Amino acid sequence: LAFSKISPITRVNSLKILVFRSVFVFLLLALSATVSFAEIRTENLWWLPDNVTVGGKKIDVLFYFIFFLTTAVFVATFVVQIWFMIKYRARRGVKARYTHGNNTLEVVWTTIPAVIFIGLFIWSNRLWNQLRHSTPPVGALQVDILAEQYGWNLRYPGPDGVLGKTDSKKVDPIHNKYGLDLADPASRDDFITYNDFTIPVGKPVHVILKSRDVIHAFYVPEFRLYQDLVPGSTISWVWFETTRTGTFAIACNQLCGSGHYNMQSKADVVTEEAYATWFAAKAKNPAAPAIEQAQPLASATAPSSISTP
Ligand SMILES: [Cu+2]
Repeated sequence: LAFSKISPITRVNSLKILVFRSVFVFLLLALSATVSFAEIRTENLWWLPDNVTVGGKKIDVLFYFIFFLTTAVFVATFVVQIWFMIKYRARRGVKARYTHGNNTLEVVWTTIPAVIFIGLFIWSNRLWNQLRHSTPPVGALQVDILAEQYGWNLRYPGPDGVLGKTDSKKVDPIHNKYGLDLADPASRDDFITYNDFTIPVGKPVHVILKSRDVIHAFYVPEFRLYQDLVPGSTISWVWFETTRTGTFAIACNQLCGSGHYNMQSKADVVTEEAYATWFAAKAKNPAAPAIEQAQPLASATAPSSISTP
C-alpha cells in the first residue's frame, strides 16, 4: 500500500539502487571467494589446512576456543534480540513502558566479557612468548634462509652440523650471496639449495631468516608460521618441530615485486632415513669450492649486494 503512494520516478530510482546494491554485494562475494582460493590447496578447502607442528597445535586450540566462544555469543545474542523484537513489537492498545536499565545486569555483563578478554590476553601472550621468545632446543637443525626476488636460498650446515661464519663484506651477488667466510673451517662444508627446504620429521628446526633485497615473508600455513624477512636484519627466533611427513608450499606472503606470484619453495618434511639420504647427496657439493674459484674475479669488480634501479 505504502509503495503505490511513491511517485513512478522515485520507484525507478529505488529499483536502480536495489540493482546496484545487489551487483555490488555479488561482486564483493565473488572477489572474496577468489582471494580465499589464491592458495593452492588440495585438502580441507573450506577450513584451516592441516596443522603439522607442535606449536601449531597450541595455536589451533586457542583459535578453536575463540571461534566457538564467539559463535556461542553470536547465536545467544541474536536469539534474544529476535525474540525481543517479536515479543515487544508495537501493537494496538499496548503502551510502551520506559525503563532506565538494571545496574546488577550492567555489572554482570561487563564483568564476564572483561574476565574472558583478560584470560585470552594472558593465554595468547604466554603462547606467543613460548613460541617466539624461547631458545631453540640444543641440537636443533639450523637452516640459514636467504630470500630474494624471487626465490629462496637455503644454507645447511655440512656434516659438522655447524653453520659457518658469514661476513657482509664478502657478499657477492652471483658467487657468494651469503658472504660465506671461508677462513672459518665450519663454512667449508656448508651447502646451499634453491627452493628446496628438506627437513627431518619430529626434529626441532631453527630457521635464520634474512632478505637480500626487499621485504619477503616466510609463510607455511600448515606450520602455523608466518614471519616477515626484512633486509638488513637477521631474524633468529623462529623454530618449530613437525609432527608428520608431507610436502607443503612456502609461499612468499609479501607483495615483493613483479615475480612475487611465483616466489615459492617446497617444504619437504621427510623421515629421518630419507633426510639422511638427501643430506648425504647434497653435502657432496659444498658451496666453498665454487666461491674460491670465483673469488679473484669477484673482488676485482666488487659489485654491491643491492642493485639500484
Ligand atoms: Cu617475496
